[in-house]
Amino acid sequence: MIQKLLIANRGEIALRIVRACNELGIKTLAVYSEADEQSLHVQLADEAICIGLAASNQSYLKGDRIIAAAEIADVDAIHPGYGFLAENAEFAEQCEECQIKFVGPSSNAIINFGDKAKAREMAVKAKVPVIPGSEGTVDDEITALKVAEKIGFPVIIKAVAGGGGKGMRTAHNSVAFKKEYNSARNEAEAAFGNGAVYIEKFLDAPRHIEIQVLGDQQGNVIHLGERDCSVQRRHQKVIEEAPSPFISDNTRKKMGKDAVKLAKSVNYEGAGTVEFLMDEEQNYYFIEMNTRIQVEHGVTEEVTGVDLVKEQLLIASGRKLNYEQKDIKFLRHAIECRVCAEDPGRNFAPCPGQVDLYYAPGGHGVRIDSHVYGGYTIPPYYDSMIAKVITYGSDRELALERMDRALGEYIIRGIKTNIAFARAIVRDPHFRKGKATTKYVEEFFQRVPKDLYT
Ligand code: MV4
Repeated sequence: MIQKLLIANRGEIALRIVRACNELGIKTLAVYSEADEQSLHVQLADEAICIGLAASNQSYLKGDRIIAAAEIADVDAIHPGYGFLAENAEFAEQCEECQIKFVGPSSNAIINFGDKAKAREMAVKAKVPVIPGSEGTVDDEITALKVAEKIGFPVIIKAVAGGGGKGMRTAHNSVAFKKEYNSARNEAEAAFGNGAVYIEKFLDAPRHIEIQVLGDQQGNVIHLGERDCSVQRRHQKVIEEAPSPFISDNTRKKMGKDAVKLAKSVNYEGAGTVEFLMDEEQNYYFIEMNTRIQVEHGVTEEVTGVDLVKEQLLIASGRKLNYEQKDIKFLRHAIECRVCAEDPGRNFAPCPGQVDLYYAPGGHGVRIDSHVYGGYTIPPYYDSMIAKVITYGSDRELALERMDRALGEYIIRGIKTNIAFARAIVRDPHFRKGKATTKYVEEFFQRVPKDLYT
């Protein structure tokens, strides 16, 4: 069993990992930047080491300093959380070389799924449905155009190193295609130092539905159902929920089986998420696999009762999975709103600063994952997400009522937040009907007056 763990992260996820360790009797080492001295994860961990200046690339992204801290404090494992080094194969490999267990899959799995064209090929090999598209990358304009014409317009051009919509372009005809193909390549080269792209048929208003999986070192893999993450603004998730209000039990079963099939085919270890896009007829297609614990993992925890972070730590310790597939029951409905320090009135610009007064909601069916407290100053150097509100209940309606109630209770003074925006969505009849696709937020802005959410 892991005795002592380094948490290579900050904010609410660092706190989340400390909590799992405290329940498992694992000692914790926090690492922090100069901007995070007052952070709750630093206070609550057993030990803490400062690893550098405020900027992420001087601290939380410095793999060598984190490994040095691990060696000084004699930890046996590192949990990367999400973001920062969580999907950095080189870091995972360095951990492996230093005989420090990286809590996550092998560096090989991170590399293979990090390349979206390779990920697609792995899905094809595992007989998991993918969107009609190119076989691997398309490296010159003439071939690319031929491939696009064969697929049929509209098509989408995607960077193999992509993420967050960068290096992604759609084209509706061959004239537009040349321009978009080159834009995608150039943008990908600038953003990732890798201009390679692949092509898929463009789905117009898909839903984003992802399946949570867990795999152990013995080769057992289970899934924990889906999360519907269709409500996104500029590739940032705003609301996530489970079960998806859109899919049938039959679809759920098939998607779960396919996600497990893919994970098993690569001997996947740890927590992972298999992302799918879904059309109106509930046809679904693999797009990516995330090889980390995700922000929205708490939704699945409240639906199934499984503590995913504890399971990660048990798996990393070499334990066989605590659950078989038949043990996983979808007991409740859960929904999550991400609370961000940002100003909806100014195009959601980040709004760091001191929180003068803080009162978090509570009561029946409400879980708050946050590192914020009254008097805390949100530093400007990192992601603007400061809390996750998760509500749950026997059905969707109750979970939504609780979310509306909880968001109404939240008091955060001193900084601007997106709470009113999230609440306006939760109260929106279109969202309530369970009709949201990935186009929902754009359409919300067209339809809903600004003063309802600013
Ligand atoms: C697509 C798509 C339509 N057709 N692929 C966006 C980020 C990346 N993870 C995949 N993305 C998309 N891929 C095909 N073939 C539409 C999107 C997309 C999207 C996907 C999930 C959630 C929100 C989105 C918003 C815009 C576009």
